[in-house]
Amino acid sequence: MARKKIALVGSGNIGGTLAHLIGLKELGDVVLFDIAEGVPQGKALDILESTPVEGVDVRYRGANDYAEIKGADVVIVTAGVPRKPGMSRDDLVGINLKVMKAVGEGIKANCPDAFVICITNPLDVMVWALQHFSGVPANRIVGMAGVLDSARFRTFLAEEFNVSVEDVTAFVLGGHGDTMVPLVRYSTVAGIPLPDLVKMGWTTQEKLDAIVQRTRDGGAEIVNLLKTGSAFYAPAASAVAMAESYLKDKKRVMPVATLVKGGTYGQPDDVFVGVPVVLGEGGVERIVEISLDPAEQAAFNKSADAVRGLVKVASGLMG
Ligand code: A3D
Repeated sequence: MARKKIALVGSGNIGGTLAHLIGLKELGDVVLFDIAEGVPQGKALDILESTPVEGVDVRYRGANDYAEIKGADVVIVTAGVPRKPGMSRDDLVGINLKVMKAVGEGIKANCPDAFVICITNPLDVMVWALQHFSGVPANRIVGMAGVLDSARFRTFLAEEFNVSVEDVTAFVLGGHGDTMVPLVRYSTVAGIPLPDLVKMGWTTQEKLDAIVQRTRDGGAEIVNLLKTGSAFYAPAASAVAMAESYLKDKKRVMPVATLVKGGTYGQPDDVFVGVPVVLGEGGVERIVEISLDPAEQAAFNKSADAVRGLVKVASGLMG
């Protein structure tokens, strides 16, 4: 069986980390693409030279020409600009929209059948734009945010309870931004929902509320520490888990930004936003529609409306 081809559009902090992780897991051969000359080539060669040490057989190539992503099975997009301290993700709309146009056209011309994972911010509106420009069907284009936001929530919960991260599950829904919706009721330690753990005295409601807020601010916490860019290790790991579920048809249930059709999740019309889905060889094989209580539904609607507002801004910029 031929090896899979994975194209990484954007070879910055996340792109380089993706390339490294994909090699360690031997998920396929990697093409690193970027507009910066030398950067994708340099990272490709550096990581390639680590493969004998790691004992993995993966080919790496760096490119500045979209022809090199031809026939890719998976494309992971990080091209664009990350935020700096004091910037919100939404401040990036104008500049990253232009990038999505170029990337979408590159995908359309070279690998229209690929499974596409977008990471560029502001996430949900960039997935919408990338789908518009690439023409990739909605079941084969997703945004990575929920897996990362849930991983942050799981990290903080495992720390609070002093238990293994493996035994903490968590769901974060909605757009990737200040309005994201960490779902406390559906988050558990070994199957025990968080509200029960409060009753059991494992934590207090105040501490849980503080963890939810820290999750919402998780991206900004890293930006403020790094000062020169945003998080990249955990975002890359999250996208690799999504790519792996698709490539190996694992059918994992993961929160991703996907096209939620009007009528689903109480939405009046179509919107790209984070909900749990089954990810397998068919891409998004099913949207898992969990029931929300009135407060959760209101928070989800607010988050989806924030995405709609940004889509309107982006549509205006597209003329
Ligand atoms: P960075 O290290 O700056 O890498 C971005 C790369 O994109 C650079 O190498 C640029 O040269 C390249 N680039 C710029 N324009 C183009 C273009 N037109 N075509 C191809 N390449 C281009 O950033 P990063 O890797 O840290 O972050 C990448 C993106 O991910 C940013 O938009 C971040 O905001 C976003 N991000 C999202 C999350 C989510 O959870 C959704 C988390 C962290 C970062």
